[in-house]
Amino acid sequence: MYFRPNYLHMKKLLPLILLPLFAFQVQAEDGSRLWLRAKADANAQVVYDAEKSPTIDIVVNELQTQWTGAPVHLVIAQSKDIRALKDGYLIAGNRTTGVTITSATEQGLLYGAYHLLRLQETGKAEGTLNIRESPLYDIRILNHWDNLDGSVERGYAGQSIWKWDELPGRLSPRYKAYARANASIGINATVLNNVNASPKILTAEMLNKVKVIADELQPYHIKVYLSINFSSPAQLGGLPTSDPLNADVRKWWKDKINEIYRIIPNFGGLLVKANSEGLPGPQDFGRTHADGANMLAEALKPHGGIVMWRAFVYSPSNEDRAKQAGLEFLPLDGQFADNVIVQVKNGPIDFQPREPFSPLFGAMKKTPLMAEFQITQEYLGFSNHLVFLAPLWKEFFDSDTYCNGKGSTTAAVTDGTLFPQPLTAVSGVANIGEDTNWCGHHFAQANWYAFGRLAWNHRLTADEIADEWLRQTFSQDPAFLEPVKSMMLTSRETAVDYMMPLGLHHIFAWSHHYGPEPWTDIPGARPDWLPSYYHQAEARGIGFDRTDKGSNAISQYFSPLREELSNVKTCPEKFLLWFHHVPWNYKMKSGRQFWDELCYKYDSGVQQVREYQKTWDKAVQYVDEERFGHVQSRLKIQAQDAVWWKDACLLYFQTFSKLPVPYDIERPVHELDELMQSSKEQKNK
Ligand code: BDP
Repeated sequence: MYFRPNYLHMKKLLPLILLPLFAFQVQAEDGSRLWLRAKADANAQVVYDAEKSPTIDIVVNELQTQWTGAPVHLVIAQSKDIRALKDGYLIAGNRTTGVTITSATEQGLLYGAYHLLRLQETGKAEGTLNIRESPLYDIRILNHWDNLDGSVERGYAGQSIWKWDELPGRLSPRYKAYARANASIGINATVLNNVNASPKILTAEMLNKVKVIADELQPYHIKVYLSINFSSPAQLGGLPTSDPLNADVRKWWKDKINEIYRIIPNFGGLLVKANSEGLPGPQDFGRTHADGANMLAEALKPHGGIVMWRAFVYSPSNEDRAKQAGLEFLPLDGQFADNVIVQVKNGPIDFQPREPFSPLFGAMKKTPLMAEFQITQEYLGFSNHLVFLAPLWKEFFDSDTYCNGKGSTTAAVTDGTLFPQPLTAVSGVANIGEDTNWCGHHFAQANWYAFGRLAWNHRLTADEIADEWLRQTFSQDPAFLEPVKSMMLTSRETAVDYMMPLGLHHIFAWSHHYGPEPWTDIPGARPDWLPSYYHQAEARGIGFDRTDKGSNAISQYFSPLREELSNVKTCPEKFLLWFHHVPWNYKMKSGRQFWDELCYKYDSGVQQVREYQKTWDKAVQYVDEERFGHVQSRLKIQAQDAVWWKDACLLYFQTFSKLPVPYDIERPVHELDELMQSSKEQKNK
């Protein structure tokens, strides 16, 4: 009988299985210190030409206790040149004679100090320092999908860190630690609650709790934002409607927003998921997304607040889901108020292991857009799989939309380079919970880290970020660094290979999205929630035809990308099944037929994870026992899961292709019937 563990509860069951032969050289650690592990015993001299404040106190304390070089001079300067850096800074000098950090703001000094410490902790503070940094996005924001009952939607690191039951009276020490970690990588904003928002977040009782968190985060210059439910006027305020053009509704929001700012003067603004997945929105009243967003924007404007309005929408229609955000939002371009920014998921469907960029980027030229990434690994093996996400996000930032000719990357259309924008921002759905190591998997911390670093500077390479993170978090020994870094850098492609290679997407298990279920069929379910909608496998071939012969989603992209994607010969093979339906014997660039290529891809994903296991085992002497064992156990799960994915997908698709699995790859170890039966049982639980 095939045994499939209940992965959702796996964490509780995980034994730390360690090989007795390993000799551990370093003391046990729990990962709670994240990448901030400098020894706090430095006693450095710090001089500041800045007004004393809670932030300056933090800066001074961080440097005094951790900087091991010559005195640091902190300078606030207001020259045009320095002000142009926004919250950026200059670092000049030398570790042996003295260093000066200059910024126009205390926030900039804070970031400069963390930069200096990062240089020290990564072994790069030697020689003359001449650094000039300024953030490429103004708002670098985490989105917590945390519910008021303490649960976290798509959270895999325990309950929420926000302890609503204890607030406002009791403060968890985690709030400050969270703020510090974020500030150290330049994150300056956070949305505390789930986009599937309860109206209750706007009660006075809750706002007074939010205030306490906002005050804790303030010295670290993290602004607090909230997600709201669009029908709050009716549900909370008792009004007969939540129509955004209704005068009473508008007044209700104005009053509520004034109340928020009375309680939380440094409040940032609102995030809104409307008319999406059953949530209320302006369309319920025959109004548009712009009507809804602008109503809130008007009320926020006098306070300097903003609206982040999500474009994650798809209605139950026959239209290809990949097209729907475009169909709803493109006609609204230019209609949004200037303190609205439209938040768009990086891809057109939903945080898949690989998606092309959403065609809204570049197409909405008169509306500021911000990308939404998912740091939490809803579709990437939860906190069981080691998947470093910087390469995924880099792939997005480097994608050319061609909206203004060659070089119009998604980075350039969102960071203000191509279009003058009153607001620039980028967001990431947090992977943080109350687990001791914050993120469930020690390597998932690297994704929080990478999000912050790329939000500050999307030009950093994935290699640079992995290198920095590993040096600070584990070890600087090249014998550790190089193989482990290479594991991180290839891990996303590996996950794509064992889950959904060659443009396959959304063939996940129903609802929880852990594991493969390309066969799922739920009677009565929306077709676009079912894997068969996306893979379209049948006797002749597989893949979603999005050319003009199919859904024509390709028409939402600019030329020449549109033509490149349309032509099956020029469409990058990594997106083949995203845009094309190809015969099983379609000839690939490798010379293999498609079916064989698919088999090799799945197999290569499995083989890679096995290599990661070896890489990690060889790293044993550089890592403390506790973290070593934890990662080792997770890699075992990942290896089992990779085989599970490969077997499930190949055995299932083989029922259509009727072709043999090439003989030189690993044989399946599962029976398709058993896999299907076990996923059915899981669902019925
Ligand atoms: C999907 C998640 C769902 C979220 C939704 C969203 O499965 O839990 O509520 O996205 O982003 O990926 O609103």
